[in-house]
Amino acid sequence: MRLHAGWISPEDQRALVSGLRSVIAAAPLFAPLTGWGKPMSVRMTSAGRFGWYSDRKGYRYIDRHPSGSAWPPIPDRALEVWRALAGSARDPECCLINWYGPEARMGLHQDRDEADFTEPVLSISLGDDGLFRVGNIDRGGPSESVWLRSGDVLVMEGASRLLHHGIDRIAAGTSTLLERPGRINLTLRVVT
Ligand code: MD3
Ligand code: FE
Repeated sequence: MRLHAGWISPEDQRALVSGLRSVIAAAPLFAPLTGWGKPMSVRMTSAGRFGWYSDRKGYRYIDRHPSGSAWPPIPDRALEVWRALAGSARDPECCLINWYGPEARMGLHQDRDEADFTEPVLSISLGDDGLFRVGNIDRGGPSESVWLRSGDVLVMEGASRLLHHGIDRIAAGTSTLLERPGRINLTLRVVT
């Protein structure tokens, strides 16, 4: 995987956040349910042709927000980052927006709900620092951690595309980008 630390300027980070405010106004954040029926601590919504969704029936992409409206378009600023760094001929079909409050975390998992693992996943971090952990393709074994900071872009491609990964914790108050403590992560994906 490639980490482009501080790749997005503070000015562009603010522009991204303002684009996200419109997305969230049209497609409000919600807490997806895990397979156990327990709400996740990370709140989510999506932009693009597909949005990621989860309930007791499992993880999947759906073409409408749970309210029934179409997902809003992916903000131009996010598309520009993808076109500059993803090295893919295709444009992303989903921009998943994860919002972490100070207590939120995301357990180790793989991203495997997409049809084509030869397409990269690109992640943009905004707001407070998040402790990112990456492990192996199979469950278990050693892992490595790195803090993801506001403006960092991480590109997962090739062999790294199916590694287990998660967010262990947020360091609240490490960034002044957002009005409240917390972290936003955008992941751009080709779904089909
Ligand atoms: C490594 N998000 O939305 S982004 C997710 O910070 C997700 O919100 C985390 O994991 C977050 O699925 C981590 C970095 C990331 C995203 C996708 C990956 C790392 C990845 C896919 C494969 C390997
Ligand atoms: Fe993931």
